[in-house]
Amino acid sequence: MAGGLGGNTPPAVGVIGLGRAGGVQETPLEADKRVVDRTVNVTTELHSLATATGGGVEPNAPEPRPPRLRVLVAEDNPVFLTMLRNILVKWEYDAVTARDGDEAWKILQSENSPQLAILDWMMPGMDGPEVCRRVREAKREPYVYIVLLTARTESRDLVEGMDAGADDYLTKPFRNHELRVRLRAGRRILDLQEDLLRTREALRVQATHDALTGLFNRAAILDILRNELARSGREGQPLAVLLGDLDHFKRVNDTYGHFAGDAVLRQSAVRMKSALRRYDAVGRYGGEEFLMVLPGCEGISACGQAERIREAMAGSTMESDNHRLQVTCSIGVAYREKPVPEDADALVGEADTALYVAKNLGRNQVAAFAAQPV
Ligand code: GH3
Ligand code: MG
Ligand code: MG
Ligand code: MG
Repeated sequence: MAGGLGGNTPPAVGVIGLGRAGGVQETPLEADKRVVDRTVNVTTELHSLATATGGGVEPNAPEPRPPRLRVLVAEDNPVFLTMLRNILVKWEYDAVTARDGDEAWKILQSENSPQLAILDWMMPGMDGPEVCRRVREAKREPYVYIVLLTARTESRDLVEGMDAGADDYLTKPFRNHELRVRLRAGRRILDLQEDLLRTREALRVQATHDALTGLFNRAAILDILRNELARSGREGQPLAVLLGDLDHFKRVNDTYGHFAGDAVLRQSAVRMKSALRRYDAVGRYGGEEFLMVLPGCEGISACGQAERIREAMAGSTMESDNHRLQVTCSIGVAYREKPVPEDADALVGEADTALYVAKNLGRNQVAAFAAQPV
């Protein structure tokens, strides 16, 4: 059960924060210089949001040259190795060489390792197929495209090489252009693979983020809450959640329209995110509700953090469609000294109860949930 925030007979909900009237009010344009200063900041906030979501690309920037593809060549015959390297450089590949299988494997494990590898079959130490097997077992991304070089021609051997995870093979001796077309085929596969990874990442972002604000969506922030509860529990750390809700937000929509409302939501997201610590997380929990997860925060510091967010919201006006709006929010706080993953729903429920109290006390407030005395 959550403990109270000080006091011997804690009420069901403790309250801290300013008693300023909450809601949304328009400030006259010429009212004070702070408004102008803040407008600049808001514009910067919007710009940084656009940049973070992929905006801000120079329209006339020259097409960047694609970087040279790094290719690993592993071959124990020094003459053949030099020859292969020279050909690759001539074809504008960035050649990385290894004189045996062990060296090849080391290079393939390193950061930014080559994505295309030409491996001789017979080498001292690990042979080509063994290097292949290890690469495939490691299941590293991005994919490494492997061409085996073999002097063998028996089909049984080739099957073994392909089974080890090679993508293609060349039988020695071979003509340069044979190698060239095989490298091109490899490059095509790698390009496709890159497209696939990019699409998968875009889908992952889409599935976990709210399109309007760029914050985590409801499902994602609840996942984060459960994970953080488990981690905090293991490490014996407290955890707090804040549930923030914009005050009288319906009036923004009713008075200035839905687009203005959307702009306020975006700016609110930027302000909340900036007011939080780097390891806190914030998500859009509902229409104008934001759920924040604060690992390592006990009651007092959670309330302090909530108060900073309330101030960040109310401290200056927001700009929307030539209007400057005074927007405030109310925040409910709930926390656990010794969290367990099963606390997620209860914590959000408690934060919601505290939020309700903050609203009833006049809005633009922070209220913390405290357990009933037993
Ligand atoms: P309270 O202080 O009690 O929270 O009052 P409120 O007006 O903020 O709360 P209420 O629940 O009555 O209204 C919330 C409004 O938020 C209604 C809904 O149209 C608006 N809203 C929800 N999602 C969006 C959105 O994505 N964009 C815009 N512009 N408005 C939204
Ligand atoms: Mg060899
Ligand atoms: Mg609401
Ligand atoms: Mg509201």
